[in-house]
Amino acid sequence: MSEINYNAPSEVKELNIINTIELEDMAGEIVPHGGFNYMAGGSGDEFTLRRNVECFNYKGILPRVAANVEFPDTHTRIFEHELKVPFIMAPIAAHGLAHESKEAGTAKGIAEFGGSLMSISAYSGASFEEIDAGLGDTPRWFQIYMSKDDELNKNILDEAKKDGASAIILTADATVSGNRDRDDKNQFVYPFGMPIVSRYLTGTGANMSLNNIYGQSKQKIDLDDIRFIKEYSGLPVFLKGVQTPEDAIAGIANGADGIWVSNHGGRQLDGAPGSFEVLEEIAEAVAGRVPIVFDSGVRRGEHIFKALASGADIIAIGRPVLFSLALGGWKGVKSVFEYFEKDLQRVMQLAGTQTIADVKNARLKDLK
Ligand code: PYR
Repeated sequence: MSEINYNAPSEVKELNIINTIELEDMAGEIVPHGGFNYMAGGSGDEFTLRRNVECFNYKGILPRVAANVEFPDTHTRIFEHELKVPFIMAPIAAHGLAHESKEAGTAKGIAEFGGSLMSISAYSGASFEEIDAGLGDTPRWFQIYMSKDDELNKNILDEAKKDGASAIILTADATVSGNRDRDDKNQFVYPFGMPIVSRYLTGTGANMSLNNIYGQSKQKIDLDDIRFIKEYSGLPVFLKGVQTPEDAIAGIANGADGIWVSNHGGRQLDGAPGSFEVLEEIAEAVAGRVPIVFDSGVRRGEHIFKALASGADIIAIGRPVLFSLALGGWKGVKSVFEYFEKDLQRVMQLAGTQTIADVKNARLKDLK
């Protein structure tokens, strides 16, 4: 089925971001209704969607005074990558819902910011070549949604590797879609195809619902898939969607090189705790054996700080980037990365932390 009419925003401009929470309503005014609700929505009552942001309020950052801090340094490292900031782009499908430049726009914004990293979703609406045009030599990780056919999985991994992916993210929490009430009401279908996975879909992805696409992807994911991907690709593999210490331990025992703590932005199992609420116990179980990437609910520098202080090594940001893409194309994406960098520096200064290592050692206080 060919692409259906979808009038994505096209403006390219810098954004003056006061906070990222209000970007959502601003994007809602210009993004077509179905696409906006798909991006912004969660599952069920959207309890988990809300909780992801709210739960950061149950831990306090302790202000530190006379701490001899100036110009906090946000540099960090993961695997072979030296990053200017401890945050990266989370894997998200179909950026073309937000902006006509699709993933290439996001990629260019990240590249122009410099010193971060892009996660490319297998459900991208752009091809690797199109994304490369924006991304240049910026590092990238590839998020795989597996086919039921391992030969096709090998094919996809070959392509991702050829494209320069330096790690593979195995999303294991999305074998069926959460009950996305907003999408059901809107009878949401993707308006354009997904070139990377179209090789295993009955169509291109255009005019198909998420559940149709998930149903054609591999649903029976198990821990052996970590080894399969790792051995075939030779790349480090993240197990994404981890919300319990048990799954983190099992993932590492089966070869995971990184644990990705996420509840898919509150889009899968509603009624689950906020992702930040489970981070600390997972970090204790991981005990520094592999890096932890954290996502779901990050909207402010304080959230990045708290996640780092609770055991995350890298923070992945999703919706704020997508809404900024909608509002300002690649320049909007650059603006939101700059916003988070500045906001984190401000929090680090007030918390008396000069480096990311200091942030990771900072003590948070439980709040009621
Ligand atoms: C989502 O809609 O949440 C996907 O990951 C595709």
